[in-house]
Amino acid sequence: HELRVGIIGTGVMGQDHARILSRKVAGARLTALADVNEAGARALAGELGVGDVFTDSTEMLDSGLVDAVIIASPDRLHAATTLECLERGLPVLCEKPLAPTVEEAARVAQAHAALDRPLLSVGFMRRFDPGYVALKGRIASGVDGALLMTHSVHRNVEAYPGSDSAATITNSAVHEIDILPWLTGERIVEVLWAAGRTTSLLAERHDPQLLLMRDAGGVLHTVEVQVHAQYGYDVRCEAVCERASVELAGAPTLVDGAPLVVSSGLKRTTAYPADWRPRFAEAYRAELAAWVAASSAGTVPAEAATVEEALRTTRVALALVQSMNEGGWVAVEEA
Ligand code: ISE
Repeated sequence: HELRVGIIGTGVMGQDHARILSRKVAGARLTALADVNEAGARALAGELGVGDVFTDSTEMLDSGLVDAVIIASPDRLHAATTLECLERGLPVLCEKPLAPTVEEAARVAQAHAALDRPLLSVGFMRRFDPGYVALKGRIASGVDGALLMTHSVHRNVEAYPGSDSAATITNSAVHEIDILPWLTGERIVEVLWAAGRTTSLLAERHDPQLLLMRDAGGVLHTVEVQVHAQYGYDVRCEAVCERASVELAGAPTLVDGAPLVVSSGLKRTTAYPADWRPRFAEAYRAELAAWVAASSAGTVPAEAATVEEALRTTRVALALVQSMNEGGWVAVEEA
């Protein structure tokens, strides 16, 4: 029997999940959409042949039309909606971050701990990206000796209107805060925030920012995040080991939609995607496939970020915001 899925939020990511779920994932049927923007939700429902549209997400949860839920609403609504799903015993894939504050993330973790089976996965999709999976395997194999340091770069074309310097951490850098401990198996224990000259293209925002994170194994991680880089969507990660450096092949070099490097007419051409959707398309597909299979089997995918991991990620993010505001290294609080 197919898993009936409802999506809350039909913005950029809600639409992306809806299309991937409808076209590329077996075992599930998209039966309902919810968004306060009814016109947007109806347009998507029309495109994908989804029967029911709600302007109130709680009504969708109570409609009996969905067995499982994807939350793709604005960050500040994630925790409250996740709690509503957990109260109703519905499996839920909540887009990252679980919450932009530690208090809300902790509330969700507490509610989840009281359940008799796991229901929540948090959508840190890089865990399903073939590049990160290969990098993790290579580090774990030990062929290159011990891991000493990592260097990440995370650049977006344009900042979201209305977002701020803290959002660079709680909305964007949370991906590195999630994936680096996943890569190494060690928790982040202290963090330091720094910034230098900032772009003249954004008002009142530090961009780029440099984040330093030290993990429990002593490995130092550097992360440069730039949300208004203009030239393309670019995500990189280099693992510096004792005997080798291993780099994630960066953005797919899309030339006319294909991952190519073309040398022609005295030029060498590659291209960057405009945002994360093409870069992480396979990760999103694999994430949804694993979530549908696990939800149908009454569990959560083994590789997906757990509520405890997502809570930890929010703690690290807020420690970085504290370092931004007060200066100096900040120890990450233990639970
Ligand atoms: C966005 O929400 C994402 O999750 C993207 O992966 C990230 O690159 C971007 O900075 C975020 O705003």
